[in-house]
Amino acid sequence: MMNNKPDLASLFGATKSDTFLGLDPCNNLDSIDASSAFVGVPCATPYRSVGPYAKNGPSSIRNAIASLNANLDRHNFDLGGPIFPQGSIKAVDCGDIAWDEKNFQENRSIISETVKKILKNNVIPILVGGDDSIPIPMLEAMSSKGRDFTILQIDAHIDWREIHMEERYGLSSTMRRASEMSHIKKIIQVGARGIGSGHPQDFEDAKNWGVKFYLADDVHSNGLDPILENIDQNSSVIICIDIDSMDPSITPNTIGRVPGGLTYFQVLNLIKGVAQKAKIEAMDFAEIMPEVDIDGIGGLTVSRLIASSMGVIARQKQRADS
Ligand SMILES: [Mn+2]
Repeated sequence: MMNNKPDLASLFGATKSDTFLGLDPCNNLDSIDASSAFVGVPCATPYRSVGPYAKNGPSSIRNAIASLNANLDRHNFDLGGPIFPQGSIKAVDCGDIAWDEKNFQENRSIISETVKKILKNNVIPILVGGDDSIPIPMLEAMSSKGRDFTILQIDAHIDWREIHMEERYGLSSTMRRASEMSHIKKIIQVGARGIGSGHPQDFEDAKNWGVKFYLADDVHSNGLDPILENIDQNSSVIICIDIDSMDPSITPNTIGRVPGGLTYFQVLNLIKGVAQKAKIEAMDFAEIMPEVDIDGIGGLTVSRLIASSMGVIARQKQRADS
């Protein structure tokens, strides 16, 4: 086997840790002192025919970045400083949410209750899945904030099926369910391309609801400015990232690969752009399936993107508190 690689973790001085980036664990959801909270969500509402195929997503992301666990103080060139700059508040890792292979309603209520508790502490939840059904209960929980939200969905697929395989809360219906929530006032969807589960009528329904679409091809041709112009100043934004939005060459660790995807910097600069003119109130990263990753490339991309997002949110909080 040509698998004997030098151990980069020991090269960087990493110590063993069970948390993302070696961050402090959060053991009490009622009292969290953090800017954001990593929450592993292995499963919500999988289709019965395929089951919870992304259940190992959260642990794979913790492992993927473990080599940097001793490097939190280093300069991150994607952020212009350490992930958590001096005077900012770090993120925590809340571990994985308990789940059941059969009781999907229970899965959804545990996710929703967990998100509500995190929000009560004024901490930004970052859910790491799990398949793309995990945002539905998160989006429902956002109503506890008592204000209106914009969703920025970044995904190769539009997820507007009314029902699929007799399931209304599955990963092909996430944005349709979001559109039915009274606190969701605006939906912007970025990255659609190729062939997915959506039918022409689903796309029509989404446009009739008022969704603004920026297809992957639009992003490659026109850049990010047209999207960010559509984010209202000082609005409250939930960012829902299906990792298949990115190109399969950088995120092969997903079941719904489609050619022509977004780059790491296109997604990161969208996240930064939102934080600059509005407020990120919650995020999720879904469809992470380490079993189909190629030499850890997908884990690398997604874990670094989550780490950078934590840095963006820490800076957002620092600005708001000063
Ligand atoms: Mn999706």
